[in-house]
Amino acid sequence: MTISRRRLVAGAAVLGTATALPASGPAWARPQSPGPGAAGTGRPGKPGKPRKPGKPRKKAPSPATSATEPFTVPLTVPRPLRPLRLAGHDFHRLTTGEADVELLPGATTRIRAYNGLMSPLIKARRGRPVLIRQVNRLDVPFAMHLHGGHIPQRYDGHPMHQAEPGDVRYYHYPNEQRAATLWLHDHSHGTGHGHHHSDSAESIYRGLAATYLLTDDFEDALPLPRGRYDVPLQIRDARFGDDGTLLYDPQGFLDRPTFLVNGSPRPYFEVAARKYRLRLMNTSNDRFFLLRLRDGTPMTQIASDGGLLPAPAQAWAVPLWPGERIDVVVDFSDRPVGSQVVLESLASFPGETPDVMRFDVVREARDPSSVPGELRPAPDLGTPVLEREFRMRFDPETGRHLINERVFDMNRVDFRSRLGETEAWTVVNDDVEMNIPHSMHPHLSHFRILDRNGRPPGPAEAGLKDTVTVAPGETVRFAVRFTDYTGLFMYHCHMMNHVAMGMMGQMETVR
Ligand SMILES: [Cu+2]
Repeated sequence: MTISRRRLVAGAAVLGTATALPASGPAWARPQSPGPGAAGTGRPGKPGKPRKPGKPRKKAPSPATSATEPFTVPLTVPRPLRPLRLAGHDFHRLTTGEADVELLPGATTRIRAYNGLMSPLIKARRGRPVLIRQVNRLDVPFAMHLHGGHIPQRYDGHPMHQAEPGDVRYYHYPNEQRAATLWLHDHSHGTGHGHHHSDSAESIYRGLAATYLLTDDFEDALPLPRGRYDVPLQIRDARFGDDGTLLYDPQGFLDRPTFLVNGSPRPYFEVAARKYRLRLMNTSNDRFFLLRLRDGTPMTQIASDGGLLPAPAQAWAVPLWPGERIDVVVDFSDRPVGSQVVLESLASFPGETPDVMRFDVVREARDPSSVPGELRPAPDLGTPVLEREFRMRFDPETGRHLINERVFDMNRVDFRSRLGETEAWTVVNDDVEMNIPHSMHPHLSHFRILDRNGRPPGPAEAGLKDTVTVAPGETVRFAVRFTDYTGLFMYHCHMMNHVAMGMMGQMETVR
């Protein structure tokens, strides 16, 4: 009836992250055995009446309850922002500012938004640069970082380049990298006082997260699901007040019980009985999701942070940590019209509703798509010529999160890297006693995992990554080669509450 821990760990082992799920420890990492309301395996969704488009929903419940009542709101699938096409570039205007939007039915929520939108979508094409004119109408500083982007330092969203309230900044993204699901988020770093205090954790929490979907010819030549069957899903947690206010408490990251998908609380999504490509993104500050389809429908993972995997990987459950992206193909073709499939997180805390969203199969469809047995070979990053070690730990004395015993200092360069040289980074999580997960996200270049606790990565971690999570006591090694752009770049844990408490450093890339 319930999925056993052994089976869960075995499932994760296929993904090469078995030890990211400690057998004991705090709830953040402990797979919850499905409780009441969380059916175990083998219960297909009740065939219900397909929802007719245009049919009004039942009367909206009060916002306070709707925040926790799943499947009453349709998924918002963002339409791509329309660029101006200029001399070989796509030109976008992005205004960051506060906006009042309806996330919970019948309630207004003030968010920090790009162009007034929650989870907007920018589509970009390899070989065609994107130019963005960004106006900051917030009353806090803002620095835009393209997570996973290979871009010059001055456009990387370094805190020294942050736009103060009222400022205009231009960002130029070359798009000379492989197709991948990237995302745009705030990277400002707090000055620490009063009115202008800002940090990226809060701005991301309040809504400054956009999907940046980069495509290319290589990927287009594959028969994968595309167009309306290729859907970005920004998944995150949040906490709402009774009046719909988005409540932010930096230390309250264990108490954010509402899951949002593209801004919709636990939505339903009407699908055809065919294959879909789902681009799963974890845009939470600190929440870990272990995603699976409740009825046991397998997911085929085809991509990770840096784009397509060398080969697809079958998964019953997909671990997704903050900042990470995993693209899966899900096939609804053997589901009868009228059936429903729930996506849930097995890592929910006791007492939480594990439901993330529901797929409602509402029609038949022709499906010319398929998943080839080989996708895209990972690039050869060369043989490492030097080693670096990063030890991550929380210091209970100071309440700071440390990398190699230091907190972030914008006036300190932690090390220099030579462009073109392959490095091996060893990331060690020393928080065994405190039992806190950490991750590593270097800017500028993607990396390839060499080993996790001495063992080579499984198929799900065999492609390019830009963020890797290291469980307490774990050691992960990866090869990385910084190329093309000199200057100061950040590297940091992607648990945003840790970043706010110092878990970041900066490197300088040199020729
Ligand atoms: Cu951390």
